[in-house]
Amino acid sequence: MTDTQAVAAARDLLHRARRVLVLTGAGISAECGVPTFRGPGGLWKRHRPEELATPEAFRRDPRLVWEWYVWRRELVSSCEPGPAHHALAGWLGRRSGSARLVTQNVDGLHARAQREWAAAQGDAPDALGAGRPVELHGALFRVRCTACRRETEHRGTVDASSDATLPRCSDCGALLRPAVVWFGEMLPAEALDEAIRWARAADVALVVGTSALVHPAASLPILVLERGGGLVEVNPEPSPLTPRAAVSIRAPAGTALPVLLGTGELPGVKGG
Ligand code: BV8
Ligand code: ZN
Repeated sequence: MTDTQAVAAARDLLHRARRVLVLTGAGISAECGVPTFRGPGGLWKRHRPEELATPEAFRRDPRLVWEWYVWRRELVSSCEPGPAHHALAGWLGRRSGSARLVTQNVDGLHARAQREWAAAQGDAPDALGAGRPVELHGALFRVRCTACRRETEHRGTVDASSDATLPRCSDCGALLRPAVVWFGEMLPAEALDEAIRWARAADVALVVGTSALVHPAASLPILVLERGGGLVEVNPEPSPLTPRAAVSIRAPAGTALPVLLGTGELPGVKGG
């Protein structure tokens, strides 16, 4: 299937879908300058996940783990949502409730793109309501107390130069940690329930920019397939989901999504 035919087929599948589950991974932010985990130059290349993204690592050396997250927070703060985030935000807004975005990303770029879209429609920026992205793996700019578990937004500077300067809870004084999900940790129950509810109700899954290796996130599109639903994948590389995709668009998200989800005519395909 040529690229244009693939995009036309995917557009048709999405257009006819009653409910769509959208699952995104680090690849959708790659063109915005946010490194992926497993690709060339990916985050895991310089570090091993068990060294950093586990509760044991944090207990062993909270300063090292915070140093990695401070680096990622500073990096993401200089990144903007890209064409893929904006195309998806507009499409979700126009689908008004018949599509749900579930992301594995912690960079917050989807929420920013959706706030910008809502504001451009004249809606109050918090009019996202049901459109707010489901953040399965937490958020880079939220912190949680390791003792009383109080969770708050935290965009301020974190000084990871010594254990003594690490952030502490204003309520109980215990160490704060990034409010992200590490390996071996349960995903936030409310987020996972919402994601599974949508996977069980959707007739199409649109999967963008994920290696589909991390569970339970990677199992969500399988739930859609098991009920006879269709799968559209956007990824320059194949993934374990590719063999089960009705359409696989081998392109970067920043190129594919504006065409796939935009309102314009498909170049080269009549009535696309
Ligand atoms: C849990 C921290 C229950 C947050 C992350 C064996 C089999 C199956 C599962 C397991 C197993 N052994 C252990 C498990 C469970 C484990 C797991 O899945 N391990 C895998 C690796 C085998 N899962 C867990 O531990 C989860 N919890 O199961 O709890 C439990 C609890 C207690 C006791 C028992 C059980 C927790 C998972 C969350 C882990 N946290 N990170 C952070 O700092 O970010 S994982 C990390 O990987 C990120 O969160 C990321 O979101 C996630 C997925 O990665 P991707 O987003 O897909 O990124 P990646 O780099 O891999 O791929 C990028 C893709 O983009 C590529 O395909 C590339 O081709 C593509 N791309 C590149 N450029 C573009 C592009 N696409 C489009 N456009 C482009 N321009
Ligand atoms: Zn506390």
